[in-house]
Amino acid sequence: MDFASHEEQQPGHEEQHHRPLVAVVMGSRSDYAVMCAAVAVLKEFGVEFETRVVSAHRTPELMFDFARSARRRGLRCIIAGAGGAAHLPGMIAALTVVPVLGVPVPATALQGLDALLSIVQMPKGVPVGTLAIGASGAANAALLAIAMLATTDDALQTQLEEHRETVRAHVAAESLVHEDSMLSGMNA
Ligand code: RP5
Repeated sequence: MDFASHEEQQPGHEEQHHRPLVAVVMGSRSDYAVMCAAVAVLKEFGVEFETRVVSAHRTPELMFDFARSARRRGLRCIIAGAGGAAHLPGMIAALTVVPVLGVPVPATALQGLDALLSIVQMPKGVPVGTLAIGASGAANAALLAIAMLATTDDALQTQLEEHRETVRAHVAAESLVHEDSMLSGMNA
């Protein structure tokens, strides 16, 4: 089954009218609690994206169709989150040259360390860019995907620079607050 035609069969697809540049995929719906951090960042920047549950071991044919059709459908980056043995990012990377960013999801008793080691230890030749475990990694994966898109999009580049400035100003303001509260604590 072709992934693109499968997608077109989904209710509501006709109303979407967009061509996603980034895909956020995950091995299970349960991963969304972490992967929604990537979705939030993509929404904040107004980047067209799609989200999919695609499992390497439970829906291998769907994963194959998704990865094989990624380039043709115009995807420029794939963010793949998975927990446990976490072979989804590496398997997708094996099937497409679209860059894959892997997010280790803490889903087992090993709290994401299993997924981290699985995703980061891709043998030479088929790379997966690996982010931190959990929501920080998911958010950073989105920022990295946006940085990739921004290499050919000046407006996005400006948005990224403004975002960095917001982060910098926020931390700088916090450090002043801490200094004030430390000083008032000393004077009390
Ligand atoms: C992995 O197994 C998924 O990526 C998920 O992190 C983990 C658990 O999946 P569920 O049992 O919650 O569906 O394949």
